Amino acid sequence: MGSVCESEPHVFCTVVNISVHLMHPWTKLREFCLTEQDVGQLRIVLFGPVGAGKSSFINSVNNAFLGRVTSKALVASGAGTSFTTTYKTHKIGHGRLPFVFNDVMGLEEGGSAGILNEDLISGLEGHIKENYKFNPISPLSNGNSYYNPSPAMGDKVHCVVNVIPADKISMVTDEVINKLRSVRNKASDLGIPQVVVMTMIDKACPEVDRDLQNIYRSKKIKQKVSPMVLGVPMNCILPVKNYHEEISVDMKMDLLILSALTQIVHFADDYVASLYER
Ligand SMILES: Nc1nc2c(ncn2[C@@H]2O[C@H](COP(=O)(O)OP(=O)(O)OP(=O)(O)O)[C@@H](O)[C@H]2O)c(=O)[nH]1
Ligand SMILES: [Mg+2]
Repeated sequence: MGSVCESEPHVFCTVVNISVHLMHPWTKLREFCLTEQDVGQLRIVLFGPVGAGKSSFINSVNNAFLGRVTSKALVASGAGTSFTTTYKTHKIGHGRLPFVFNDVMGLEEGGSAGILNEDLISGLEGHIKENYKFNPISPLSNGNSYYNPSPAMGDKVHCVVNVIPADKISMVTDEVINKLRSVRNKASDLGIPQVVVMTMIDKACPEVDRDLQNIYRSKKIKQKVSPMVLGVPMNCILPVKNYHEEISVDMKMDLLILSALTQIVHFADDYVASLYER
């Protein structure tokens, strides 16, 4: 126990305690109003390696809001090639909330596998239409019926979420890291805020698996996060355990999921407000 947990809580405390303090973060999010109504909705896109838990995160957010287990975004039963291959917008809480998620194909290694950089960038700029099936060999281009040449503000991405599995951080290949970097660079050029949602924390540390509150103290998690040079500050690395085998909702899981979501939604809203200020 002593070797696994530190006596002093580390940085995640800051984020999680805020939610504990609010008691019901979903109450706050349910009442959330866009600073700029004209945008219609905030669009959040999830990128990350195959099997990182992108689709599961969308389902987890939905579960936390609806108070029951749902399966909006289809989840893979095992790792391999990307399970999600089409560009899909997911509304949360039956569409009553002013933010949506886009689930994209996973970042895979190999020239002819996974989503292409060009498509990642088109996605950020809002050029990809709903239900586009990614082609790992050729990017979507202007003229294709799934290419939106003039995206509205609500079609563009307002927050980039890099989904990284805590248990496999060291196994994420350079090729995948480079793909993530190029998305990050493009997002930075556009001023789009970025966070890392760190999934699979239950698999990365047995003490966290035993009790999610140990996320505050887990040395194993801290060690995994520290060398992770993903270019986002520590307070933008948001740990979650996604719903994956549970049959009912769990308050501790919801707190982490909704704490992450609160950060994401506020970053996205601030970004949109800054665009309208210009
Ligand atoms: N233990 C655990 N399993 C998880 C977690 N998140 C996701 N999983 C499982 O990991 C597997 C992959 O999850 P997905 O959500 O399909 O991953 P993805 O990133 O959408 O994968 P692709 O669409 O193939 O790129 C599934 O079997 C999930 O049930 C987590 O936090 N903890
Ligand atoms: Mg998926």
